[in-house]
Amino acid sequence: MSSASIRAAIHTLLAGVFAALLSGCDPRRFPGSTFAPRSDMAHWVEAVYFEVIGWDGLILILICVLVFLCLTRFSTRASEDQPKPPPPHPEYLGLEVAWTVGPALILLFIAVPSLRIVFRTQQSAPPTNALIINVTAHQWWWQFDYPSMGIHTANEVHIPVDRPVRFLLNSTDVIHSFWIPAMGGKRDVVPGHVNELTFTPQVTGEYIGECAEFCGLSHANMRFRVFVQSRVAFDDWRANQAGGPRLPTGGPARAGEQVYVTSACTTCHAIAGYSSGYIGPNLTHFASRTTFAGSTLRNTPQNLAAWLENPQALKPGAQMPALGLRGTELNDLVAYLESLK
Ligand code: HEC
Ligand SMILES: [Cu+2]
Repeated sequence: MSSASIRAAIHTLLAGVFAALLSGCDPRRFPGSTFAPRSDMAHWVEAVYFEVIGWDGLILILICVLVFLCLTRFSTRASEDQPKPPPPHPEYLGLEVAWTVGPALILLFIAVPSLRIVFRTQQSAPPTNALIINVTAHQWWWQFDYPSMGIHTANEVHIPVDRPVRFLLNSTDVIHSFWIPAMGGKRDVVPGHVNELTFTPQVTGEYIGECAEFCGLSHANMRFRVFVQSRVAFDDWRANQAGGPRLPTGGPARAGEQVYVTSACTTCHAIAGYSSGYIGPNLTHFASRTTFAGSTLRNTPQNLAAWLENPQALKPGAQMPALGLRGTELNDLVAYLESLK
């Protein structure tokens, strides 16, 4: 095989690997992709990404051409009868300055647009019409409180489209990181310190979020969902959430209400008017959520029953004890929780 055809084979192989890697960026198949920006912030980040990749690409091409020229034009076949090349002169001052200053300039070139975006996403004066949401990270779930609306929920956050949202991030235990790939982040969530993240969602839809900082056993099960809604849909959701829980009218849900108020659940969970625990998620409108347990389980009666029987079996390390509920008691409790729309 000639060296040219080896080279061609290597190029084809590299192109194939590159194409395969790029196909992993398809946002329709991979909702965790950042290549489908749906907020102003996500667009800025994507723009700077492509800008830097562009400059890097130019440098890569330049270097490849130079290496190619060196290999083809200046290489000598080692043979006995050829004179040895002279040793390189030790003091090419100009060259040394060039290869020190050159890369420094390149780094500066990349740093300027990157830093511009860093400062732009850390707005010191967020828009006055921003919706403020307090985010509290727990091992391993997310608490969302809307101070201006009296709304307390967990693992699923609803926000109106085209209105700036300002997340105030805090943690009760270790360092987590708040990340919605299609919107913005990652931003560290540090205990005893409030970090901020402000952006404006631009497209309605359901998006995934996740913890992006290893935080213990169930770090991978610490997800959340973001519902970007039209103004009307958001107002409906908000009106329902701000009200008290639905009262069970009878049947198993009514019996389940009694199980709830007489059990240990009340020490850790809040249901407005019933209990005010704050160790676990607020359950006032539990049934209005599509998922639970760090948004890893679909909210179905089967999943809920399995969860109440043995949380750790579904989520390793989950900080909710198995309370030994069985039979009718368990079914009634499930019926009650699933009535809390
Ligand atoms: C010692 C405190 C504690 C007790 C007692 C407790 N829980 Fe929990 N519960 C938690 C914690 C913490 C979580 C969050 C677990 C996670 O997602 O990692 C949780 C999660 C849940 C969830 C899922 C909520 C969501 O939106 O993700 C439900 C439902 C629930 N608990 C119901 C109950 C019921 C019903 C009882 C009583 C039988 C109960 N819990 C007793 C601490 C407790
Ligand atoms: Cu984590």
